[in-house]
Amino acid sequence: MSSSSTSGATLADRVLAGDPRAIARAISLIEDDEAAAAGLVGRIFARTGRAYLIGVTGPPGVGKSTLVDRLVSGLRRRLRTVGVVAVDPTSPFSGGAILGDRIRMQMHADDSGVFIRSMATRGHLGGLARTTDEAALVLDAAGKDVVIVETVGVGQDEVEIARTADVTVLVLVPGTGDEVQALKAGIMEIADVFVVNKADREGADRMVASIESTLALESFGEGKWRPPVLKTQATTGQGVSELLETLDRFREASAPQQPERRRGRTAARLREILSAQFGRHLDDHVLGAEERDRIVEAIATRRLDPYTAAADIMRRALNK
Ligand SMILES: Nc1nc2c(ncn2[C@@H]2O[C@H](COP(=O)(O)OP(=O)(O)OP(=O)(O)O)[C@@H](O)[C@H]2O)c(=O)[nH]1
Ligand SMILES: [Mg+2]
Repeated sequence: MSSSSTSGATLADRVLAGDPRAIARAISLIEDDEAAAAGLVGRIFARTGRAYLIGVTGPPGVGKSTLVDRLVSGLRRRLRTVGVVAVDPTSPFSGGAILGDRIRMQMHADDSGVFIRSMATRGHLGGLARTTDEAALVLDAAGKDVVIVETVGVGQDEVEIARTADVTVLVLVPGTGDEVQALKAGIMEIADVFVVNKADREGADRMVASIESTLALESFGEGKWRPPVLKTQATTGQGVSELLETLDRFREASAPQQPERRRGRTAARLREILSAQFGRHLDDHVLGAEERDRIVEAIATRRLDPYTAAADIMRRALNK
């Protein structure tokens, strides 16, 4: 126990010094060991909150990672240090995260101002939102000026992650006009900037128009940011400097709202941590598996209603 907390302290110090091997180790810890991660976060947290957090999301295969690489290069030219957390869908057939990692590591391998880490979509203790959030904290603590979080914007989890960034970029591609309508309900609202990537493909302008017409249905109050729709070609880098300029403009325009946005994220995280801990407290100290089964059975057979059951469990939990 004491040896792990000693090495934890050392690890935190090395993260704060920006040591890439310590960053890698810390992120592995976050993925594998929730309790150790909590200790680490406790040691680095006071030194976080300085990085600007960019969320890049969108359907699978639209070119998010290619675009992120271009953003990294552009940011480096502007002398900003960058950390990337990419949640890539992992498939044993495509190679998923590992392949993406290797390609990108090559591109920025010799640059100590860049740290890129891919994570698998599945198997996150305590959920994907916790892991990406804490990995971003590590990169922030390590002194990266900008942290980019890439997620596949399909599930609610990913939408939540994107929502928590300082700016959210939604990447789409031509020929998915119908999808825009479907996406609208969940993910359209969280976009601060739209990107139609693969602009070399047929239908890019139609896609832009389709997004614009969806946006036209919404009212943007005076002084309120209206999400711009940009075209990029990530494979050649075309449109990327415009995207970077747009991100700068957004950062400036949203500066007054940023503290509020960050507070929202903090509140959500605190809630998540509390509900996870409360759930564990219930499991460990209040309700054994057997009793839980009995209660569930009573509810299923209509001898008990779920609200009365919950109120009773609550009462007992609070008395523990
Ligand atoms: N034609 C064309 N292809 C592109 C462009 N940008 C990316 N691609 C290709 O699209 C494919 C997917 O690119 P990725 O960057 O891996 O896409 P992604 O959105 O990160 O994919 P996931 O993380 O798996 O969801 C690759 O073969 C890229 O080379 C582009 O602007 N034009
Ligand atoms: Mg990707």
